[in-house]
Amino acid sequence: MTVLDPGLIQDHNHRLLRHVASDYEHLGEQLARRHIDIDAVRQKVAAFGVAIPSWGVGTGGTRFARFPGPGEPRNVFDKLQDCGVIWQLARATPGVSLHIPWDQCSDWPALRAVADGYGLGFDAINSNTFSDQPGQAHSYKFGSLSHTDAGTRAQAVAHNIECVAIGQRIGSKALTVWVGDGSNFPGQQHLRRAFERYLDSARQIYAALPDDWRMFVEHKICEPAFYGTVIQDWGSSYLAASALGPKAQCLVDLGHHAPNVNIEMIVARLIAAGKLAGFHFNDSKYGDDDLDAGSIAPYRLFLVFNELVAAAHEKLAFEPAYMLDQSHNVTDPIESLMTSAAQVQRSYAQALIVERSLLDAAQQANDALLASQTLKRGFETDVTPILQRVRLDAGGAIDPVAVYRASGYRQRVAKDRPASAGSGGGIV
Ligand code: AFD
Ligand code: MN
Ligand code: MN
Repeated sequence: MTVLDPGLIQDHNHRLLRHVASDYEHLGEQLARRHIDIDAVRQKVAAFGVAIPSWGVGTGGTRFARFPGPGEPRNVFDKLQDCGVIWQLARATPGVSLHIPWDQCSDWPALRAVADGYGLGFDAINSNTFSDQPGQAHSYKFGSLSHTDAGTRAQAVAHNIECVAIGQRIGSKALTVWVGDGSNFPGQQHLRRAFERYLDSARQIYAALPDDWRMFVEHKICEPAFYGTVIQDWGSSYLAASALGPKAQCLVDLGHHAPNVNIEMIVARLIAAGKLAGFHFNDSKYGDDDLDAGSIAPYRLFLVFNELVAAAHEKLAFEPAYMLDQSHNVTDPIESLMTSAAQVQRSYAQALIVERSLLDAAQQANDALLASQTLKRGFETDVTPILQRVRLDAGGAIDPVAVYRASGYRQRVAKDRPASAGSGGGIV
């Protein structure tokens, strides 16, 4: 079942077919000179997928305001439909990652059936103990898994276990735990004890994980706790994941680090330690800006993928989960998510065409200039024809944004989906 008329895609593609064929052939010749088989690269890119966060299809906001767009999804079924559009056009996002309790549903098997219909599956499920829900017994104002009060911790643990139960019904295989816990003032919290309390709670969640599940520990340097978060950096998440056991790993959100931190170095270390859970892709200039992937620092995104491709090339065992985690304040979320998915694919393709043996030799010979040039050649190569072919071969759109705009989808759904409230911020 497709959301948009496949004929529309075909018509658009038809006009561009000749250009794509000749661009692909030309790139194939260039890569052959580097002893790289373009078809082999294309097949790897075609097998790559990045999940969409259910909250990403709604308009985001800042702490100051939210400016809702037309036709925003009203519920989880609408969100799935929007994800179906993204998947149909861009063919890079086969998974959806739910956030509980933002995504409410009285019939999870029905939701799974709808997803199946679109050809979508469910990726990691996310818990939410960073905001209070109506009627809950204990407030998370001063923390959740690390709260000083045992009853609040127990409530947060129970919520995470409930998320696992929901995830099992829809086919998820991982629980992502991000907490807003921390402090705003020096001295507010006993730093070691808060971490110990977090661990104690996390152990209870870990104990409830099914055998074939993983637990992703997501760190974040600050916000909403601006003096110190309990799981602040990859060191803290690594300590937690190590203490918990082999099913716990560290999730790297690209916006959750100190400024200028070398993220690809963190990725390399986590791969070596067998603790890389996966990624939340987004881009940022200052903090957890949640801008579109690769919109600010595409070279950094490429360098992350370079570590992944290098590790795969060296046959290291790891299986990262890939997800976008963005907030769309001034764009149509569907357009941003399609663009970001293609950007992530692009970084992967660029990393795949790095001449590994040349790079190895330059590194071994301490030839800094040749090593950096060799690496950068991958980034500087325009792999667009590979991405276009991947979409084309899978029945997607050569130019997804153009087809999306021509489809009138947003205007159509806006008729059934009344505008949501515009006041209030609350992006995390
Ligand atoms: C947070 C984290 C985390 C969380 C999300 C909610 O990135 O992934 O689920 O925002 O919007 O900053
Ligand atoms: Mn995230
Ligand atoms: Mn974030």
